Amino acid sequence: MNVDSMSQSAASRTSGSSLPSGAGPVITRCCRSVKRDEDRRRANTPGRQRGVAIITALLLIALGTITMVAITSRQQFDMQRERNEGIILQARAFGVSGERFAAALLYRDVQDAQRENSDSLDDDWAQTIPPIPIDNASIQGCIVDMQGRFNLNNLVNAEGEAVEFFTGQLTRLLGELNIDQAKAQAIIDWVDEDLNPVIPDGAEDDYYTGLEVGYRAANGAFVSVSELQLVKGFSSAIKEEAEDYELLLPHISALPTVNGPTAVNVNTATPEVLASLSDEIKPLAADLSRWDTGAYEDYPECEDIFDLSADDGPETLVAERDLEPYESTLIFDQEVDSADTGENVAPAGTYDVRSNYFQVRIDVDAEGIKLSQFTLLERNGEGKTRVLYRSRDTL
Ligand SMILES: [Ca+2]
Ligand SMILES: [Ca+2]
Repeated sequence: MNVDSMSQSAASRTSGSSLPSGAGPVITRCCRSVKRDEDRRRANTPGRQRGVAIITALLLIALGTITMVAITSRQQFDMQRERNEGIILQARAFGVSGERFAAALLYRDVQDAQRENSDSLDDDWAQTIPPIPIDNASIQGCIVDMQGRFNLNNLVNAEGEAVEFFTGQLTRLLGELNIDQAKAQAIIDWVDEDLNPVIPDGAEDDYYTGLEVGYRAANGAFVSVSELQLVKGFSSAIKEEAEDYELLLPHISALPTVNGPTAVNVNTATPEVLASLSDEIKPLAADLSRWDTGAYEDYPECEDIFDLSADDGPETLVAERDLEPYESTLIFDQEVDSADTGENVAPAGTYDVRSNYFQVRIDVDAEGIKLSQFTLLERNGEGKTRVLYRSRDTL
């Protein structure tokens, strides 16, 4: 390198600011960098930092508050739920206590021989008890003789075949209640073992599986009378059919028939059920009946089940009737048969003056939570009872 070129190179290094090209971007980068530094400095000023700290603190407080409210709400919800569960458990315990009280009444009824060999609405178990306050709850109940009704399970024998007398009795009962008598056929098919529908109005699996929500016929005993709502002609979804169900409900039961068909207790039978026993009894049923429509008048919840005013059954002339319970079937026969021939007025065993099956209804009101319990009790000859069926809030 010669001296001239060395001096040129030195000149170009020392006079950089006056160079026209390449100098702009250098300046811009430099300024941006300075601006960032200034921004940082500004951001790091004590006032700015305080602002950010306050916002962060506020956010944390808000988050904390939301979390606390959520926890507290959850705790309150859990506590209320636990409290409700406690009340429900207590109500159920009261329900079972009421059931045992009913069993004791039914036991005493036999042991104290107060009933003179018969069961009637004159007995202690049939009396209404006023609501009993216990702690923060009140408990009330009633006992109803299920043999005052037509037992749907009598319709078939041990082989699952329809029994002529009882199918006839059901048909007569429907007639007494002004319900289409043809509906008896579907009820028979529901309990009979075979799959052949009774002609023309019966219904077996072919009918039920063809419904929008299909199911099959029980082809066995009714577990509860409410099962009738599954039977053709008594659907709860169709207003007229639901009305027929409600109309029939106070006159029917679903009792076990392991020891043969159950008898109707003529002391507690509704006039319609009495009339269904035979054509001979039918015209006299209203006067023969010992059913007292006011039996549960102090207890509307129980009276509701037995609201017989809705049907067009025979009118009873209470003032002119002798309401003394029948102490034997013989006395009942004599009442029916004025000629006193001593002949049975209905097949032997289809009626009686005693009962073994009772439904206990217990209502508990515990701090606004209401519970209704239905228990079917079977009582043996010594008066001891056992629970056959228990349901809550519905039959
Ligand atoms: Ca059938
Ligand atoms: Ca059948």
